[in-house]
Amino acid sequence: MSAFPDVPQIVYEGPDSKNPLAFRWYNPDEVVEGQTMRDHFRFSVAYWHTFRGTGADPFGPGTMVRPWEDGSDSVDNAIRRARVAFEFMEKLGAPFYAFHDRDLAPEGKSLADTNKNLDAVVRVLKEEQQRTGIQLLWGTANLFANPRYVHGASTSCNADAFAYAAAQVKKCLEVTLELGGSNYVFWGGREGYQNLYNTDMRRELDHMARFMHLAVDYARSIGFHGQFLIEPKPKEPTKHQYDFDAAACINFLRAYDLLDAFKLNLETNHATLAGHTMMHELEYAGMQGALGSIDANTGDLLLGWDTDQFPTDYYLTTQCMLSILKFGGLAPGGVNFDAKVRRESFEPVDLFHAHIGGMDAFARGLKIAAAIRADGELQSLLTKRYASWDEGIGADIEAGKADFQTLERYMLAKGEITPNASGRQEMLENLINRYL
Ligand code: XUL
Ligand code: CO
Repeated sequence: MSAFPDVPQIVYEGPDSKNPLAFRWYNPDEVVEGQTMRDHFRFSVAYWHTFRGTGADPFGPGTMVRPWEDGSDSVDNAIRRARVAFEFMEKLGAPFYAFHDRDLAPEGKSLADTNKNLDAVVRVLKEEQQRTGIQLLWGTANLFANPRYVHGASTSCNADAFAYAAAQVKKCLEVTLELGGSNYVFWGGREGYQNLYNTDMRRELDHMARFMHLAVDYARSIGFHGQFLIEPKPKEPTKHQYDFDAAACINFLRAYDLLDAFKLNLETNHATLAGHTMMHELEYAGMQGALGSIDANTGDLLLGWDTDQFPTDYYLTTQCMLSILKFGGLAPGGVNFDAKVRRESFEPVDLFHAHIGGMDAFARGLKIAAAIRADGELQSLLTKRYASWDEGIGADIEAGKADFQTLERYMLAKGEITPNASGRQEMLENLINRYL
């Protein structure tokens, strides 16, 4: 029995289509810059929002109508939900999904029971992956919801919490390997602090690094060779998250010798919470060789928290794709919709509208970004802006051939700098608008 009887297979119908259950821009087989859209994006459905999101908020309970749910926290319900998830992804045409261990299956009375519950659902996921060809983009462990992690997991003041988290990640790595996951993500849900009076920051960061090394060592020992990713977020739930932004994460990874195994999974709404644009985060990670994957969503201009909305803004997706193309793409990462439908959008069909909109917005952004790159006008203006570094004194400085004495001699002889040119910001903004 279908969970979505009124929804057909979602197909590409082109920009003129008025069918809300069709793609207008995402055409999986269309080749852009030598690669199909399917391979550019590696779109992924986030299991937690799409199949566990209830619509609850601090002011009221869930509103989502999900006829396949029986309201219980049983393994049977989890298995039925997993089958529905695959029907959804298959109809949508999403090639990947991502999960937290605890999204998939309920916790049991003991760690052993919990692992057993997880195994029962993983068996079904594996079957469904084989049936549909849908793959796992990444797995992650939920190390933030259970009250045992109230003070954090690897950064907890309680060594037992570290040990429990280690056991949980060990199992999650095994499951991710079993399901052929391409990546493994750490989002440090409660790895941070509310107050420095009760926090030994140095010790907590040392522990977090130790934890990541143990995870990498174990993963490699069982044959998991996927990419490890850290997902930056500056705050929420803690006042200050250690994985604040791309720069803080890369500094942590470099300081603790973890850059060989790790890249970053950047999320738009986390970037904006940190006071950055997503493009800033992409550029920063990209230039450091640490751009791994993205969690695609958007915040609300007027609200200062993590609203996790589906991205529909072509400026945003164009900027994302300009950076992603510049750094050679995301694979083995992808574009994971860490986004949820609004509490008022409670019907199952809204899940389709939301994902179709996000996929189309990225496809449109890709085409716009590719057109900008093909014309080369933006690039040639950028190249021109830095031309003083391509020859003469600029080239000498870059090549390490100038010291303070040579620079003083140069300036004494020249007297004053060559006049600055305009930054032409408004002209460039107009130029981008030509493509939209
Ligand atoms: C939380 C968030 C997480 C991670 C995975 O803001 O983005 O869902 O993506 O743990
Ligand atoms: Co995320």
